Amino acid sequence: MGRLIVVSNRTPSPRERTQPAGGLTVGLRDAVRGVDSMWFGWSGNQVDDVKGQKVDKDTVDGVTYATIDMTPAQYEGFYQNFSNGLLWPLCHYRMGMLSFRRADWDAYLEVNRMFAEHLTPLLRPDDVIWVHDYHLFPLGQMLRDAGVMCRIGFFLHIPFPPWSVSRALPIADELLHEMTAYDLVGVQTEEDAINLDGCFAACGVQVKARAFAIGIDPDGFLEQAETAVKSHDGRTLRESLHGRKLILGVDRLDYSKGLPERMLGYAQLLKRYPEHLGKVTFLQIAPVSRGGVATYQQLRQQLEELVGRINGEYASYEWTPIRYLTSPVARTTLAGFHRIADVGLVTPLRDGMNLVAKEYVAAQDPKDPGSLVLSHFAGAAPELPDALLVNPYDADDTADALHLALTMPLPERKRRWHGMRDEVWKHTAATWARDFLEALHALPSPHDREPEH
Ligand code: ADQ
Repeated sequence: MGRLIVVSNRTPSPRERTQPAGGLTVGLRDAVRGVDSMWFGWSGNQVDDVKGQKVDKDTVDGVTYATIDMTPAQYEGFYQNFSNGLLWPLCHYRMGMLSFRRADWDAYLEVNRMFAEHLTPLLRPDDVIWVHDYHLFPLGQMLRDAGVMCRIGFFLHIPFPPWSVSRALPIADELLHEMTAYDLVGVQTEEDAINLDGCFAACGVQVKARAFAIGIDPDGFLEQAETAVKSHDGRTLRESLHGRKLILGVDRLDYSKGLPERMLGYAQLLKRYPEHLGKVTFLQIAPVSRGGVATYQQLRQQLEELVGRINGEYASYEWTPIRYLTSPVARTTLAGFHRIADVGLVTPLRDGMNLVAKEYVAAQDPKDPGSLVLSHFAGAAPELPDALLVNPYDADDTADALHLALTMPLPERKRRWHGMRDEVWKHTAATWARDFLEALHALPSPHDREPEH
């Protein structure tokens, strides 16, 4: 049996190698642990000269982390501009935010080529390679160009839009053709698979996408939640509420998460259902993410204004409607906050999956579970029909769902939560990785294929 080679833009930081921070690292760590494996990616370091650089290797718990550096120019062109400034908005259906520059595309290809150049000499013929996410669409083709014959799978963590949207990308055709190199292409939902297949068909690419919904480690998250409610932070949060109900939002500060729309939905709750005035607190935790990209700076400013306005309009001298935090909160503490919250509010405008929704479900107390208000546009929505599903663009819809969640009788809360709980425990991070890798192994090895003429 060959090794499993995971490739992602960022590898877990040295601290995350022993203590994974998010759903993705948990899922992948489960997949790499116990098998002979290597995780290859960017170190997170920028250096002026990468010519002749050596791959840095560090082995933790049997997993070898192999990393390379990037120049500031590569970081800007490949990561900030092309990956996060172009592919991210495109895949989240935000055509108005696209700005395409040939130089960024060149940097994107250059970094993918650099990944391929440094990874290829580390590979053995029976390795299985699993490439992750939009930063690395062309990597498979570049590995093939370098003569790599191993099985190569690709998983996209974010949505994929239909051809009518994705064709706005001037190099869409080229990018989709590069994906022919993969033996298996995985996406989060059936909708994404249909969209991507439509794009492949439009460009005459002979690949089919398959859906593999990512999950979390529910047992681990529940355990953290149970411990954290009793911790100092958990107790302090509960005491600070003075018996008020808690609505909780946890996101990266990203425009795909629908944060301004969520604030407007909450404001509409206070306006249309004044019985909640002074009786509810909305805690939004949204640490700054991709702070170097201009659209993210604008979002932060917009949110600060909105939160200030809503608080100014509805606060009393002893109650603040919104508590808004942009500083990071430890993952364990967050698990406890989810358990304390009466309502989990997850309203992305578009999201590959959204693991926060699943974490909220996992953290609940079975004797008194809270309600989940979830956007139709989260990849998790089709899996969680027992959530209160909303259209995040409609503030009144969000307000109605919040009112329902805050007033829902215990038996209905329990019934809905049990449905969601079963799903979250059935499709975990571990089953996601196992299912993808089994599907990849089941395909004929490229070594056994007929050579192309
Ligand atoms: P993200 O856009 O980062 O991930 P999400 O799935 O919600 O979105 O979160 C990933 C992890 O980050 C979760 O474990 C979550 O707890 C953690 N996280 C989110 N906000 C946090 C905060 N404020 N503080 C601390 N931790 C926080 C991308 C896609 C998603 C997809 C994942 C995994 O955009 O759609 O679900 O990858 O495939």
